[in-house]
Amino acid sequence: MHDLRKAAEALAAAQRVVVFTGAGISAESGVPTFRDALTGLWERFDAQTLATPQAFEDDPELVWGWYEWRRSLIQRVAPNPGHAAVTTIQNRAPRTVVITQNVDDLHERAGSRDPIHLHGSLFTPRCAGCAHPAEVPAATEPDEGRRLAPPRCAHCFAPIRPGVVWFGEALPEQALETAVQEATACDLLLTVGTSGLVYPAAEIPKVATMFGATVIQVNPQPTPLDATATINLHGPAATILPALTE
Ligand code: BJW
Ligand code: ZN
Repeated sequence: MHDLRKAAEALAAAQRVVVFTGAGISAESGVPTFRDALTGLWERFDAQTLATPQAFEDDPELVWGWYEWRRSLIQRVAPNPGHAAVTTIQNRAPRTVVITQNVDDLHERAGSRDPIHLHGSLFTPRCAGCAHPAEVPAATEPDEGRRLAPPRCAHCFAPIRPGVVWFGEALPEQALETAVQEATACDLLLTVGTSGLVYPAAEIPKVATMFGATVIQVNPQPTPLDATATINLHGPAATILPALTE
């Protein structure tokens, strides 16, 4: 494939790389994405009643149970060759920064250094009242739909909430600032497995384009980022990313 060769050459020549990932990079590990037809989480679950601050206020047991189900699912799966290839890229070009929208820990488990989690993490719960970081509870492995009472804060007794960014919440300020800064300064941005529909994260590849970087997109489906990308590689991450680093 001509585009694959062109992309591999551009990647090999780049000094300063940003790898920007979404749920699609973890799909082949067995982690459901959000918006894929049939298998996406938002096909089966209602985002408004699970992934908003109001949802947690209204029904903390429903929300906490759902996130504990997702955390336990992630603990049972492993990084795939796509995550491993990202680590290879980072090892080859040490100024590579991994910016992920994912709340899983598969980049870390594949050996990537300090990924920036724009939408938080399932492994950093905190108090909903005083924001004090909480211990990650022992794995409970609840079923999909099981309600579970959230633990209580040791300081103020308010419920503990998942450390993720819900709709309507601000992204972690430092993470967003660093991500934008890296996007302006990189010479190549590789966007992998994101629908590019959720803002402000979806601005990151656009910022890189605006500041003159080559943007390579890896996704089996077309996305709104096709227009932004210099090269579109239509295929699954666990195949395309290793091929890019061969
Ligand atoms: C493969 C593959 C394979 C499949 N290989 N690829 C401007 C316009 C319109 C709306 C807004 C706007 N600005 C803000 C908003 C509102 C909102 C928003 O963007 N809404 C849109 C959906 C319309 N944004 C927010 O609310 C954000 N906050 C905010 O703006 O705050 C403002 C504020 C400022 C100051 C004070 C207060 C407020 C927060 C957004 C938080 C998003 N949260 C979620 C849930 C996290 C927790 C959880 O996990 O439950 O984050 S939503 C969900 O979407 C999750 C993801 O990180 C995010 C992005 O999804 P992603 O990763 O792209 O996944 P999918 O499923 O969409 O796509 C997967 C892709 O993979 C597909 O393209 C597949 O084809 C592909 N794929 N297999 C490679 N094998
Ligand atoms: Zn507290």
